[in-house]
Order: sequence, then C-alpha cells, then structure tokens
Amino acid sequence: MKKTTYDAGSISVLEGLEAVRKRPGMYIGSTSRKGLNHLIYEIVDNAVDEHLAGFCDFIHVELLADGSCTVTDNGRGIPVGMHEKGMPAERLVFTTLHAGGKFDDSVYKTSGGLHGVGSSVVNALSTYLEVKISREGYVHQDRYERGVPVQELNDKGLLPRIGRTKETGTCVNFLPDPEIFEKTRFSATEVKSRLHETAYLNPKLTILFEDKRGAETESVTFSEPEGIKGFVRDLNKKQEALHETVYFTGESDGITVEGAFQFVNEFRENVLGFCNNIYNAEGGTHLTGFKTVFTSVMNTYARQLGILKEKDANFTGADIRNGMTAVISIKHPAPRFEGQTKTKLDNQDASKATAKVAGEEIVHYFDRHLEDLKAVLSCAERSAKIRKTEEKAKTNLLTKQKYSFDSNGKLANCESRDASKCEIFIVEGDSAGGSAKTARDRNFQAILPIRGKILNVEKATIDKVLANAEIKSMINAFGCGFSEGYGNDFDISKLRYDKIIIMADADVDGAHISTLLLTLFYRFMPDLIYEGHVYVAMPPLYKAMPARGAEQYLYDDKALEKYRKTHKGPFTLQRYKGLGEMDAQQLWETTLNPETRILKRVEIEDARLASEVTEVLMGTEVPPRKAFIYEHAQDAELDI
Ligand code: TSJ
Repeated sequence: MKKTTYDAGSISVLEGLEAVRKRPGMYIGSTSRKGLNHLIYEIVDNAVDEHLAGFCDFIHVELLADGSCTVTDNGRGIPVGMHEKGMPAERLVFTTLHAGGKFDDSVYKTSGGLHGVGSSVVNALSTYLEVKISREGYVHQDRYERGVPVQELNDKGLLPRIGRTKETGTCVNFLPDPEIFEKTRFSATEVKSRLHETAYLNPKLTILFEDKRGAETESVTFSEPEGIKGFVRDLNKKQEALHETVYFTGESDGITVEGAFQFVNEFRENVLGFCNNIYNAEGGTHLTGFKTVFTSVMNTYARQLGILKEKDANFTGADIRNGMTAVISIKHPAPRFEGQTKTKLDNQDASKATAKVAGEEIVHYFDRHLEDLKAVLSCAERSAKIRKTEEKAKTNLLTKQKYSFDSNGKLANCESRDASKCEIFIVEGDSAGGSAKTARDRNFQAILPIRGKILNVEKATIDKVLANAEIKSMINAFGCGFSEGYGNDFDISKLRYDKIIIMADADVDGAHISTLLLTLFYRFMPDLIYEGHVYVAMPPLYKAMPARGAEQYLYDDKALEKYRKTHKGPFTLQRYKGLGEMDAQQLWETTLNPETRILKRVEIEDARLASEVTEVLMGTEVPPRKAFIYEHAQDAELDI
C-alpha cells in the first residue's frame, strides 16, 4: 500500500475541519434541529447541482433507524481519479472548505457554482460519513470519521472498488455527531417540506423521501412537473382563486427569470423570492423588479379600460397586490446577499432583468385574458377604496385629537412617567371603574373605564372603529398611535405603560369585551401583543372564609372543587357576580396588587383566535396585519 504523504496542503485541510467542529454555528447556522436538518440539505444540494448540470433526475433521501441519513442520486458519480494534490478527487470534495465559492479548481466546479459547497462541513460534523460512487463500471468506496479519512487506499493511492456496476451515481450515508448537535433526530416534517420546495423549483427532478425510523416506512415522492406554477396553485389550494395561475419565463442579461402568480379572494399578499433555488426570506431586488413593473403595467391597463379616470391617482403597489400569491425564481451567475440574515438578494441587474421579463410576459398574458385582467383590477379597486376610507378615518382622528386630547376625561392617569413601571387597567363599566380608581396605587396604576357599548357596533368598519370614543381614548392613553393595512404609524417606543391589563368580569359579557379589545389590538396595535405588553386580569369567582384559618380567593370552579375536597371544617363562601361588587380593598387584593393578583399574558395566537370570534360575532372581516407568513422549511423548528 502506498503511504499518503501529508504535505502542507493536507495539514491545513485537517485544521479547516477542526475549525468547523469548533464553531459549527458559523457554517450551518446553529446546532439545534434546524442545523441538524441543514446537513441533509447541504448534501442534497450537491445532487441538485448534478441535476442542474443535466446528468441526474432522481434523488433518494432516507432517514434510517440508526439515526443516520442516506442520500443517493443517479448522476455521473463524483470523480474518483487522482487529483494533482495527490489524493482521489472525491477526497477533496469532502475535506476542502469552500468558503463562499473560492473553490474554483477545475475538477469540482459545479454548474453555476451555486451550492454544493457544504459536503466537507457535513463530513466534519458527522461521527462517520461513508461514500459509494458508481462510475466507470465499479462501485468505489470511501469512509471518514469526524472528517478524517479512515478508508485505506489501494496501491495506486485510489479508492478501493467494492463491486462491479453498470449504473452511475453517488451515495452518501452519514451520522450526525451527538458531540456537536443538541438534537440528533431529524425532523421528517421539515425535511419533507424543504424537499417538496426543491421539487417545485426543479420540475424535471423526482425526489423520493423515506423515513425508515418507525415500525412502518413512510414513503413520499415529490415530483412537480408544473414547477412554480404548481407551487402557487398549492399555496392557494384552500382559497377561492379568481383566475388560472399565470406562468412566465424568460432570460435577460444572462439572468434566467421565472414567475407564477394567481389572485385569490383574500385580503393579503404573499410574494416569495428564490435565487438559484434558495429561498430569500427577506426578498430583494428580484421582487422589487417584479413588483414595480406589475404596478406600472396594471395602472396602465386601469387607465386604458377607464377604471382610473384622468383625475384619479394611480393605484398603489399594495392596492394592486392585495390577494396576490406569487413565486419569483431567478438564476443568477453571481448572486450577492445583504440584510440581517443575508437572505435579501442585492444584485441591481436582477431587478432590471426581472422587470424586463415579467413586464413583457404579463402584458402578453393580460392582452389575451381580459376577464382575468378585470378580476385583478376589481381587486385593486376594492383595496384602494378601503385604503382611502382608512386614510380619511385616520386624518379625522388625528386632527380631532389635537383639539380634544382625551376629551371624555375618563382616564385616571398615574403619577409616574416611567413607562417601564406603569400599568393601565382597562375596566369594563363605570361602577367597576370607580372602585378601581379608589383601590389602585395611583403612583403607577392608571385606570381607563370603558363602556360595553362598543359591542353594539354592528358592522365595525375601520372608520367606525376609529370614530368610537372608547377606542380613541385608548389610543390616546397608550400614546403610540396605531397601524393598519397600508401604513405603520405605530411607534411602540412611545408606549406609556409597560402593562396593559384588560379587567373584565368573569362572565359572558366580560368575555365579549375582552374578545373585542384583543381583536382591536391584534388589528391595529399587534406589536403590543408581540412584545408582550397585553395582559388579562383574572379576578376571582369566590372567596372562601373558613371558621379557622386564612381567607382564600378562588379563581374558578375547579379551584372551588379542590378547596371543598382539601379543606376540613366549615367555611362560608362569597360569590362575586362582577368586579363592581367588590369593595376597594377586595379589588386591590384580587386584581390590582402585583403581589397577589393573577395576570395572564396574551399571546398572539390568543388574539388571533379572538379576532376570529369577533368576525363570527359581528360579521366583520378582521384581516391581521401580517396575514400570511410563508413558513419556509429552514425557518420553523419543531420539537419532537
Ligand atoms: F447524492 C448525494 F447527494 F449524496 C451527493 C451527490 C453528495 C455529494 C457530496 C455529491 C454528489 C454528486 C456530485 N452527485 N453528482 C456529482 N457530480 C460530480 O461531482 C461531477 C461528476 C462528473 C464531473 C465531470 O466533469 O465529469 C464533474 C462533477 C462535478
């Protein structure tokens, strides 16, 4: 056997892999399950590159019972010949760190130099990694442990052949290192979602996913011959589509542009961008180009059809995209990214190319599909109308505010101006409000009584909501304005209270008022909830007064039942019908005193549910501000 000579080059290789093990997060983002799943994508992306090069149409991904993963493709097989650096070419693939495409050696240059750079990272972070390459009539084998080659080479210094074959392809089996990863169980849901996305973006590729970890094997085949057109169709599958999905493609300035879009009867937009098959969570220039040209084309049509008159202002981009689902996928030879997570495409030429291709193709389509054009434009008309009403309501509110700051004067403010210590209680009913004003610690607790009458608003259109005196006094009191569908005038840094506490009776009416308030916050001030400032007070239902021992407040029927079981001896029970019934002392002890009260923090999901209830109760549409968040496979993290 020929002895391998470790020259300076191979020593630096080992140092490189050691660096990956020392700071894995730098290479795969994290060592949580997200990072773990990422290992699979790094390997699969190599096979996708082989597909893009035109030599592979099938990828098999298996999750195995021993915790390892096997990826197999039917490409040409990684080259196994002797590389000028004195080792089989395959070894370079698995041991060389290709920092940002620096790896431009001729043997392993991928089609677009797009991805396929992470195999050495996966190798370094795996207890073992085994490779079987079928090419030139033989199956060649290699093996690594924690990135270090352990397979003995033959007398020519090449990989041993372990069998004959007529096929070609690459097969990689690896076991993530538990020393590195906090979680070592791949998430089938996440992996499937990402593989499905890969299938949409590569319509001629078939991906077979198999989870063999359980008693029964789960097998799913992802094959999406309709590509991103199918992607858009499936994103919309639960909605009412206004027309057939439109697909277009073209090339400009060396950049390939593909797009698909469809409008649905919904009050939201959902536009996704991909560059070189990679999802751009923060969007970027390709989306800007598409959006700009779409807005301008549709405004031109609207004028031609007389939907916009000479005196009318153009539709805004947001008006036009309301209801739109779109996927834009471009192939760029040298993509650059910016933004917080480096997922925002930055190339200016991508904007130009996308606008050019999309502009021509959109006109080509709508010239021939007048019905679809009219459907889309009537969507825009409706959105513009809503926007104008909202704007008017907002100006009204703001101009009135200047002269009538908290005109109804019901707010009993606190003395402190240190927002981090202040609390505001929104109390239902004047009588409860009165007791609360007496009971509170006026140094840091403000009381805002509101009346149940907002519940009577039949169809709570936005202008009516904002004209409502109770709501106005709330917006005034909080001090940060409000946001709605089209703009964001909300400034949470101006919030005057750390805690906004809804204080309502523990009955049906109380539940209604809380629901309505949560809907209001969800719709106009969602950041209050996202940042954890909104709470619901939980006033007790009963007070148990035992003959011996201390009095105890009981917050629900369960607590009462428990008290009955555990408390020996006689006790009197006081039942509270409403907050208005409590005297100041009781109110302080049960609901106001931070030491003894019970508060429930409102999560965004609670508010979303509340808004759904309101919708049913009042027959109003309550679209949340961020109605549709595309959950990319890489973004979600599941704990199994
Ligand atoms: F299958 C897989 F996903 F596990 C996987 C496939 C993993 C890795 C790390 C690589 C591959 C892979 C690589 N599949 N196909 C290739 N192709 C090449 O490396 C290749 C083959 C031939 C030539 C040539 O010029 O003849 C060039 C290249 C880059």
